[in-house]
Formats: sequence, C-alpha cells, structure tokens
Amino acid sequence: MNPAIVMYAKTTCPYCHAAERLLKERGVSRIDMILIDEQPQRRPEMIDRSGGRTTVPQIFIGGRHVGGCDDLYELDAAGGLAPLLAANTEPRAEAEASAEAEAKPEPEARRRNPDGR
Ligand SMILES: N[C@@H](CCC(=O)N[C@@H](CS)C(=O)NCC(=O)O)C(=O)O
Repeated sequence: MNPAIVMYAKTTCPYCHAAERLLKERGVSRIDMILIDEQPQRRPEMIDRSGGRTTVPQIFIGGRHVGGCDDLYELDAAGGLAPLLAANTEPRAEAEASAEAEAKPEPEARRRNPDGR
C-alpha cells in the first residue's frame, strides 16, 4: 500500500526540513521520505512524477503532486493543506494529542531546592 504522504528529499536540504516541519505542525505523524542523495537511482522517478521538477523537496499527498516547499506553504496559507491532509491521512489519536498538550508539572518534592541543597 502506498503511504499517504511521500516526500522526495535530500538529507541536508533546508527546504525539505521546513516542509517536514510544517507537515508535522499540521498533525502529520508519518512521511515516507525518499532521500535521493542516498538513493540517487530514484531521482528520475521523482522528476517523472513531478512533471520535470528537479529540485527537492517534491511532495505528494494522497498521490497528488503538491510541489516543493514554497508550494506547500502557499497551499497552507490559502487554506488548502488541512483539508487535503484530512482526506488523506489518519488523524492522530485524541488521547495522544491531549496528553502532549497537558504535560504534567513536576511534583513539588522533585523540584530543585532553591538553596541548592
Ligand atoms: N523553491 C524550491 C526550492 C528548493 C531548492 O532550491 N532545493 C535545493 C536543495 S535545498 C535543490 O533541490 N537544489 C538542486 C539540487 O540539490 O539538485 C522549493 O520551495 O522547494
């Protein structure tokens, strides 16, 4: 089965990291990363699937070519990313999301003594 989100990327590419960060901020927990610096044999496949684009990242959501990092941010700003993700990815479990939001404060007894003792 094809994963819902595929990103052709390079390990050291800042645009790829920015795109990954935005997707994670929007609740994506799984991205199938194809690192073309480690697997250069997959670069022609990326170019073919993205209609001739040669830069990374190239992002696909649910099989649809979204484009590069700028395209992803533009789609998000236009309000188009959330519905596309909702239609193509499993939302994170409610429990997982609320557990993150309510990080428990450290118990009083375990806090460092302000005198350093
Ligand atoms: N505007 C593009 C810029 C992407 C870009 O310039 N990526 C660089 C890597 S950080 C690239 O692919 N350079 C050519 C190459 O590495 O072959 C985007 O938003 O995705």
